[in-house]
Amino acid sequence: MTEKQLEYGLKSLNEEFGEDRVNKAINAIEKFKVEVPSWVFGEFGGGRFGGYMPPGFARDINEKLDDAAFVNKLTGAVEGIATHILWDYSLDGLTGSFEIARQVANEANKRGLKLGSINPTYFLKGSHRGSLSAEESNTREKYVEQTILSVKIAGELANGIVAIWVPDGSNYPGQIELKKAYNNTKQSLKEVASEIVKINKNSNKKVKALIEYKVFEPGTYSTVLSDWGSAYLIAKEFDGNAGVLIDMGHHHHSTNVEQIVARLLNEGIYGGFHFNTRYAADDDHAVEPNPEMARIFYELISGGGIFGKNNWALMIDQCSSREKRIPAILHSIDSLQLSLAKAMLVDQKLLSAYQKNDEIILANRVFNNAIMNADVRPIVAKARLNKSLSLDPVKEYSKSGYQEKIELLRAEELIVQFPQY
Ligand code: PSV
Ligand code: MN
Repeated sequence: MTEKQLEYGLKSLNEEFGEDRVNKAINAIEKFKVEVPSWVFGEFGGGRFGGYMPPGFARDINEKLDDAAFVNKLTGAVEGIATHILWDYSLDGLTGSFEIARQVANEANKRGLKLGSINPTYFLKGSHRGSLSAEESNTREKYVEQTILSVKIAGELANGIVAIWVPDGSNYPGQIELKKAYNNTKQSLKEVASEIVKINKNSNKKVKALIEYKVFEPGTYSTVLSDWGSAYLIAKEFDGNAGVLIDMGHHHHSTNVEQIVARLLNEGIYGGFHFNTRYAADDDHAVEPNPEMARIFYELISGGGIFGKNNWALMIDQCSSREKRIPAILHSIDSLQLSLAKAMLVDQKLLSAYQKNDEIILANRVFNNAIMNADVRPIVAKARLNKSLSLDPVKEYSKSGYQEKIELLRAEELIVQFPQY
């Protein structure tokens, strides 16, 4: 978008939606921040195509931090970097280390970044028969221990959020006892909950757990925490220190995800959202500016989950195997900003007047006029201009030379994790 197009576009948006609403939308884009995951930059999502990884992928946590810092430089929109215990704070992929986490937190700070949500890793070696739900108590204990370590890292070194996704489940009816798997998980997480209560008693920074659900994968018949109801039942065991984590890609097709957002906000249940796009199966794709995303933002805005007192933890959760990772995450941030701008343009007053009068089609049209029909690119561009950023971060990235640099530098043999520590 050229500056001339921007000017022209803003003029027409002002005429249609009013200067006040347009200015509020620009302001919202300037303020909007989202967490990015460390794993989007690194080695994950491969395993097929002969282990193909997009060129220039980060080989260790420091390179992931470099990439996240560059994304922040181009967008000014990175809230922090989410990390996974066994991917980012482990030498053997089996146990996490507080000491490594401390060093990573320092490295992050040096690059102008903060550590965001801390994710226990329950899906590596040793958890094929379940982690927190496992039949064997020593397996469960091992993962409880890892979760408590995550809680400590979250409280002392990061933003206080522990994001718990349990990959346990089954592929066949009869494979596991559904009630027992759930009860084991609940029992395991109760141990974590009492640890959080203890920690929060003695600290100003309150740790919160977010319980993430997923209807399928890796389990194809059942997952132990399959829906927001199950996640909420677990969260209730945390004495007010937990909420529900919604991941866009973790639902059956045509689930009304924005209604789940609305429901949780309405009930005052704390929440988080993992943004991505999903087609036939699984998540992990870059965010696109589709209407569903804009409707989710509408619910977040009108329910006070963003720019309010009880802001939700917002993160992009993506990592697909084919595309180059940095332009992919820049594309996601751009898509989120466009979706947010659309949601900001909805005329809420007119909408409720139409709703009151049962003007079904008029209500739908006024809603979609913003959510579907408005070209909000000038709003996002103006916000970038106000922050002295490039109007198009994806193009700016292509011109920057960063991709060429990392492709050259990182083409050498994979380095061992943390050789410098
Ligand atoms: C699981 O699919 C998930 O959405 C969880 O948030 C994990 O932490 C992340 O993806 C990476 O596996
Ligand atoms: Mn997720």
